[in-house]
Amino acid sequence: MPVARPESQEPRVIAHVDMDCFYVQVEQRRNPDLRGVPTAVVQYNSWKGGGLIAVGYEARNFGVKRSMRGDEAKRVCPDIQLVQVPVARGKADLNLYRSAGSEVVAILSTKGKCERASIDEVYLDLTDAAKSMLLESPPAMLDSIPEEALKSHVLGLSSGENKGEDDVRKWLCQPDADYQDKLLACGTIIVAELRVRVLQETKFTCSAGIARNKMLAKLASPMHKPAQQTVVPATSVPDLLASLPVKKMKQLGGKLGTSLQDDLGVNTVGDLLKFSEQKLQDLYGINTGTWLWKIARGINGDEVEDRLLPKSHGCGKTFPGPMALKTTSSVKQWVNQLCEELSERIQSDLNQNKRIAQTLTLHARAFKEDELDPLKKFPSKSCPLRYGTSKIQEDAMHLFESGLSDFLNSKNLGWGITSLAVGASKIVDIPNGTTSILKYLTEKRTSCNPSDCSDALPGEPDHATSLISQKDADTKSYKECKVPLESEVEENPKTKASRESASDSKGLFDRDANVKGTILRYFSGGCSSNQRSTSEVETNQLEEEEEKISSSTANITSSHPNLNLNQNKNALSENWIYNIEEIDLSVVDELPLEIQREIRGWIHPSKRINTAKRGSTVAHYFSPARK
Ligand code: TTP
Ligand code: CA
Ligand code: CA
Repeated sequence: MPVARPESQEPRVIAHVDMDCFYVQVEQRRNPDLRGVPTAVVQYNSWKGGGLIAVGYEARNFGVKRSMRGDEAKRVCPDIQLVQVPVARGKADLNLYRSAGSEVVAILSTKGKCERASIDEVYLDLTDAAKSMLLESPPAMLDSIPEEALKSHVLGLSSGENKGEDDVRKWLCQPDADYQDKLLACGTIIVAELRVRVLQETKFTCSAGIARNKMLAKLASPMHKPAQQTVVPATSVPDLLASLPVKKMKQLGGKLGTSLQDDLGVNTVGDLLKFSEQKLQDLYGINTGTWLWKIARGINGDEVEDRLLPKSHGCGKTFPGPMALKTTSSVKQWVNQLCEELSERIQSDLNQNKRIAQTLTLHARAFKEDELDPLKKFPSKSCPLRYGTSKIQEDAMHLFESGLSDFLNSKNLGWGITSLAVGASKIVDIPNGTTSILKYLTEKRTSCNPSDCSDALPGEPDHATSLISQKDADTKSYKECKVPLESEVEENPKTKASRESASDSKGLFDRDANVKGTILRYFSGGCSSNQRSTSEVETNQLEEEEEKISSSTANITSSHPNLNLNQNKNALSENWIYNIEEIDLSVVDELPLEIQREIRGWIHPSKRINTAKRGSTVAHYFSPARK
């Protein structure tokens, strides 16, 4: 459900940058013979020439669309070059595209806060850079305005269409503009320079939207593609929203947008202006009502997050038509493949970036022979993530079995799986220099049983091939602490010594108390059954968890008698207990802040310079298709 965040009164400069026909550009860089030639990237599955996942602009000029398959694209454009995505483990391997995206992020992030929003797009908060430029070298004072900036599309200028570079120059330099527009003018120049740098250094073109908030920047970036940028001055916002179909807004693409159209006759975002905030709240609830009221006015307070790395990892595969998986063993084979890739990726994230993923999620699409309930979706399921390929595989299969049981309503029906994806989310940093906590990351954990699975938050995967769930799956309990194994993490020899000496310093606490909660994600060794005693709060939580377990166990047992469902309530109770005597104080400072606070609570309960080369513009990069 969309929630409105308060928008700061301070003027801001936010850019949304999206790569043009990204996978195609990556392939064209790999094989320069493809430059200027109509090109598309196709799926691994070669049925009917393979599904198109990226279409170059030269091919778009011939009418080739992403919805086509290779054979159809060939009919429309006989000279089209179809490049197959790289393949590993029988499925698309997107690493090449991911790292190409990282090259771009490294450049874009040099001018301000940068949020990597998907494989080929970022948000930038350029407010500080724009303020500095306005103070030190405002557009009017520059010897010359970069050519790429003069090619910007400024919404609302000259009745919606730019008359030319002179108008843009005047807009960029206008002395009587308000402060927000002056900052936007600086942002326009900064983004133009960044885009030229991206082209020079990576050979990729991109397009951008520049506005006062994320929502407006995102709306503007695809308006003039490829290789162009669009600016949204405050005065142009009402016209922009008045003509924007509701379904074009990401959050209004689904049921909410349909309801606005069918129930209220609202066709464009601007049509929402007719309704008071109160009325929208009455109809759609307080949060969504206020959010709708605000977007009608172009108000959006979302901050650009400082995040260069992905929020989650995921990999998936589709099994269309006759390729649907119809047996548990065929599902298992694919789950294993997907988990192997996921495991490699989270392991390299841990090694390179010192980040731990905490939640494992399985998504699937399925059909069943049930005329009564043909629309029921396969529920996404999640559980705490245990590092190690075989553990991830084991847990993912349990998640699948749990999801299948729910999907079939415990009936013995025929079924088929048309897509499978596994994801790792809730990724947290291990603070820099930390290695000694790794001693706690031991194997002493129990596996995920079907009854431990939580329904994941609904979140459709982004793409058929790159199923990266942007919404974090919600793990409702931390009853199992699943973190990387010591043996799987490279440890710095210097810190090994201090780790070993730290592990000798047990018993630093003189109170014997049992603790629970987030720390369990980091510490597992203390889940000892001989120190069991639960507080009242724990007991209540346990009861809730136990209830969930027993009902869901019964449910799954009835439909899958051969599944391993022998977990018992005691196992859960054990996992919720940790003796603080076993925490080594020397490692506490190295833990993430939230965990440090939690432990301390237990121990002390009471208490711009104009540097871009001139004369190069990004749009020139697109030469006419060679025939
Ligand atoms: P997009 O940014 O949606 O598209 P694009 O970059 O190909 O083209 P545009 O110039 O219009 O932005 O997606 C980025 C990449 O993600 C795309 O090159 C291929 C991949 N992708 C898929 O694999 N499957 C999909 O369904 C979509 C939409 C994208
Ligand atoms: Ca793109
Ligand atoms: Ca994109």
